Amino acid sequence: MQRRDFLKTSASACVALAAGRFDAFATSQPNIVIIYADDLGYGDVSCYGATKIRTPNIDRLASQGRRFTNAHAPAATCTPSRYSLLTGEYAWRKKGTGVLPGDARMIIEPGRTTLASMLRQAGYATGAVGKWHLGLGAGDLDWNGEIRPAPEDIGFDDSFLIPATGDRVPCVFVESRHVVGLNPADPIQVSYRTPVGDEPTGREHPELLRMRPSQGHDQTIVNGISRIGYMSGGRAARWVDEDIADTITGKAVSFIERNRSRPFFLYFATHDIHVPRVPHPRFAGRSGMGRRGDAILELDWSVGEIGRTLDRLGLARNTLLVFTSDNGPVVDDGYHDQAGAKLGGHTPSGPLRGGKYSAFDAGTRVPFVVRWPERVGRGTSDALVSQIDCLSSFATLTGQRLASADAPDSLDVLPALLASSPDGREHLVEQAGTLSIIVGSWKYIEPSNRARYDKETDIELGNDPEPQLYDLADDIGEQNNVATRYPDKVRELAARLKAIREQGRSRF
Ligand code: NG6
Ligand code: CA
Repeated sequence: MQRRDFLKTSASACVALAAGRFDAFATSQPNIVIIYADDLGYGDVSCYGATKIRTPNIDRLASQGRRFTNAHAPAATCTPSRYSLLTGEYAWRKKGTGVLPGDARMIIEPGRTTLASMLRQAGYATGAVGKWHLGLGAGDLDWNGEIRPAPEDIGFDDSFLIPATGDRVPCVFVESRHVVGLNPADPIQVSYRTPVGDEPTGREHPELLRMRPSQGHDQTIVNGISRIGYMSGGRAARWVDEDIADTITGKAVSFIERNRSRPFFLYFATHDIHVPRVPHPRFAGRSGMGRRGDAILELDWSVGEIGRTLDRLGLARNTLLVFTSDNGPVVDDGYHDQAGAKLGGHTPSGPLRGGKYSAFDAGTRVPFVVRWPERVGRGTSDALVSQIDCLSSFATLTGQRLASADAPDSLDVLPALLASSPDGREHLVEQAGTLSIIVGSWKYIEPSNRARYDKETDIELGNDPEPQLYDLADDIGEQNNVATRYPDKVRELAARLKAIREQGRSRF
């Protein structure tokens, strides 16, 4: 250890001592891998109770580590969850952090402390692989040149990205500031306002489609699937949907191999199981549950590849691996892929109410497994934790001090993550169309005049013009609104939410 690192480490150990919780892991530098699945529900994997589908690789992590039953994504959609995971700030505090189009500018400001920059500071090699959906460039991006800002400007040494989502153009990968495989003679143009180029759209040429949209998704056709947004050019650079999982999993594996001899942080954000669901032929038809189930099998394979790589390189014992999802499940998210017809009794939300987009708990309560054989015992935990807490918790773990302006909503829940402390957070704000707050086992959903139900996705959105209060300890499915029975509780939780909003931070 260098002298500077030693001093830093000792200082943080003293802080921990002063806080009365000195523990051996306050100064560790395990490798850290976050596998961030997309739209995977609380009930979608067998270690969380699914019986119609088997996810042996995810289950293996759970059996070797700790499985959390009350862990949350910060929001019920992708962009705000990812923003919060990386910055430690509730996304609802900042305008422009909703689901982004594929040509959005990057919404995390270069220079601010992120999970990646903090770990880089701690001496880690840092890599982002997979779905990004946090914007790239500074607005009006020219996809044919060098892309700035990019993940490299917020703490990642390397990146290999799906710029937005699989259903949004441009349908190309970006690696370390450049579109991969771009032929300069066939430049890319992207627009979310007006058609560009002369390629067919799904709206005008549905006969060219191999999977039809059920809602939206009717603009430029790429690989027989129409997307959100218009693109032209970049033909040689376009991804093949069937190969996305293989490509990004391969990139994640090679990041681990390249960095095997130093501490590394890998943020591996899978495309599975987001739409369009186009798994590789080796998974097609394998689940008996249609494309959505096949995509779950493909996801499980990707997780297995990461696990096997860590085993092969002898790194598994000293790698803290988190497996989780960016938001809850949706069955029909805009394409006719027979996901609903083929569910066959499978319940993506498990015992929870709602789904992706919903203020009910299925929107944000997600699978969350922490495996670190060297330090984390096996078992189940019902501590309340959020992905937003990774930044503070891993800062403590690696001996990094956060400035007070950093990560304003990220709490140190390390004792719950690593030791079997039942105490996670005392309170948590959940973001859907409206905000909710959980305090202990109580959950309060703010009154909202938004729609209660979305018929396109068949999801109960959890909105109600009246306040809602649920006792999750008794009523995990949020069936009994007890707001009129406990008016004091409603007032108390509403006041807590108001204070968290007005204070501009919840980490003190
Ligand atoms: C919605 C899309 C949906 C999905 C979602 C974002 C339509 C009709 N629906 O607007 O398909 O892309 O945005 O998903 O366009 S997320 O997981 O990235 O948040
Ligand atoms: Ca998502």
